[in-house]
Amino acid sequence: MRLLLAGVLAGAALAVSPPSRGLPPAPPARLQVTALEFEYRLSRQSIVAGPALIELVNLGEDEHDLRLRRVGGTRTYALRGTQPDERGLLRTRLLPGRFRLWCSLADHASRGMRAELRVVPRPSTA
Ligand SMILES: [Cu+2]
Repeated sequence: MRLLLAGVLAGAALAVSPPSRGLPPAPPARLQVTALEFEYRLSRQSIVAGPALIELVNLGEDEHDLRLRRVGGTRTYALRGTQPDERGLLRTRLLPGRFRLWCSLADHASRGMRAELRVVPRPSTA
């Protein structure tokens, strides 16, 4: 009876585990950027490289957006403009490095809406 039960449990465990094909996908790193007049507040100063979820939360009174570019890189990641009390979400993948963040609307960047984010290599699981 005990053996039978163990067999049933083992079967159930097999049934629910996904097929193993190497390492499971890494969960995305998360960053929240709060926009105010005229500054960004980052939920953290660094995230690990790879899949990333970046949320822009506009707690200001004006429209704000978010641009990211790796120092030395050419690609600009863009999060569309958000209205006050709106949120925007960007799903992307980031390489390790230093990223500059800025608001591209009007003169917001020069008035203080810029920040820096460090993307650090993902620790090896081996
Ligand atoms: Cu802005």
